[in-house]
Amino acid sequence: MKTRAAVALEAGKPLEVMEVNLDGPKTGEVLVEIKATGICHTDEFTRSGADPEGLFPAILGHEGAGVVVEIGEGVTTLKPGDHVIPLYTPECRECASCLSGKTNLCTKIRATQGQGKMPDGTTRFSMLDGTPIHHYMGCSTFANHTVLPEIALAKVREDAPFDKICYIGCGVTTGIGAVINTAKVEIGSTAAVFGLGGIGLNVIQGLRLAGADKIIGVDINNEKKAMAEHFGMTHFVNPKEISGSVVEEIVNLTKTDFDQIGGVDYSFDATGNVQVMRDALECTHRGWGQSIIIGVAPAGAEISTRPFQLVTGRVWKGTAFGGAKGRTDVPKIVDWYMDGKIEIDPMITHVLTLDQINEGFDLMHAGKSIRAVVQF
Ligand code: NAD
Ligand code: AHE
Ligand code: ZN
Repeated sequence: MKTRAAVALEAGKPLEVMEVNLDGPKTGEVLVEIKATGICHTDEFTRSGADPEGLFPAILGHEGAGVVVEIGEGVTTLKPGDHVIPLYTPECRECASCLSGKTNLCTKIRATQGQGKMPDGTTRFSMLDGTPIHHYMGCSTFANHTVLPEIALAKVREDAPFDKICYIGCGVTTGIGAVINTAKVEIGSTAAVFGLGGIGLNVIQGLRLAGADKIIGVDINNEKKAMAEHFGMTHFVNPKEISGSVVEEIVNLTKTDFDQIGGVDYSFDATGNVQVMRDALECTHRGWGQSIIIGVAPAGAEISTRPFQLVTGRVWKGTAFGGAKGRTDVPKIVDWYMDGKIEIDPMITHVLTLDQINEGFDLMHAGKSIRAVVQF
C-alpha cells in the first residue's frame, strides 16, 4: 500500500512529508493506522544527527496511538479494529530480560530495532523509487500507517482519545514510571526535577502521585514555571538567576532545623545535558540520595563526578520508558488518565497536521511547547 509520512532524509534537515510504499505485515507483525503522534525531544535528538544509532532515511516518531488494520500470520493477541499504543520497549514475556523480573528492557528484537529494521532484517517502508526507509525505535509513528511486531503493541481501551493517549507511548509513562518504578519514591520525600519539558512535568506529576512533600523544579526557561506548578512543583530554581550554584541552592532549600546537611532524597535529569546530570547527582542527600538519569545525551558525551559522591552514599541510576513493561503497564496508565488519576490535556499545547510537523520541532526549539501532537 501507499501511505503518507514525514521522512528524515538527512541528519539536521527538516522532515519531508511524502507518499511512501508500505508492505503489509509479515509473520508476527501488525499493520496499524496511526491516529495521533507526539513529538518527543528524542525524535529531535535523532533528527539533529546527535544519536549514535541514527540512520537515514528514516521515519521517526515513537509516541503514537492508532487502530489495528491487518494482522500477519501467527498474531494471536490483536485483531483488526483494536486500539493500540506502539512500544519502543516491547514486552515479549519470554526473553531472559523479560523473565528476569528485574528490567523492562526486553531484548527479543533490540538488535534489529537498532538497525532500523523489522525482526526479519528487512524494512516495510520504501521510497516510491524502491529505496528502503529505516524504521525508528521500532515504531515510526510519523506515518499515517506503520508496521510493528505484535510484542511492540499495547492494546488499550477504545473510549480513550488518541490525541491524548499517544503521549502515554513515551512522555507520560517515562516521567511517572521514573518516579514509581525506578526511584520508588516514598510518601514525604523531597525531590528535584531538572528540565520541566514533556518528560520533567510527568516526573512532577508522578512525584505528586507518590506523595512527595517538596518538589523542586529546575529550568533555564521561566515560561515552564506555571505549568510545573499546576502539576505539583513547590519550588522553582532558574540556574541563570541565582548567585551561587544550583547544587548549593537545592541543598539550602532542603535544610531543616533537624537536618543541616540538606540535599534531596531523589533527583531526576530530564534535560540530556551531562553537566546537569552531575548537578542532579550532587544535589542529592549524603548517605541515601538517588539521582535518576532520564535525559538522552549526544554521541560522545560522558558523565563525571568525584567518586566521593558515590562513596558517601549517593546513587546514580538510569531509566528507559520509566521502567514500564509496555503491554502490561500502558493499558493501566490509559485507565489512570480516563479515571482522572493523572492529567494529560494541559501538556498537549499544540495540535498540528502532518504537513505542519516541522513547526512542532520549531516550537520545541523555541521552548514554546510542552507536547506538540500531530493528528492524522
Ligand atoms: P523538552 O525539550 O520538552 O524539555 C527539556 C527541558 O529542559 C526544557 O524545558 C528546557 O528548557 C530544559 N533545559 C534545557 N537545558 C537545561 C539546563 N541546562 N538546565 C535546566 N533545564 C534545562 O524535552 P523532553 O521531551 O522533556 O525530553 C527531555 C529529555 O528526556 C531528552 O533528552 C529526551 O531525549 C529524554 N527522554 C528520555 C526517555 C527515556 O526513556 N530515558 C524518554 C523520553 C525522553
Ligand atoms: N540511541 C541512543 C539512545 C537513545 C535512548 O536511550 N533511548 C531511550 C528511549 S528515549 C525515548 O524518548 C531507550 O529506550 N533506551 C534503551 C534502548 O534500548 O534504546 C544512543 O545513545 O545510542
Ligand atoms: Zn520519547
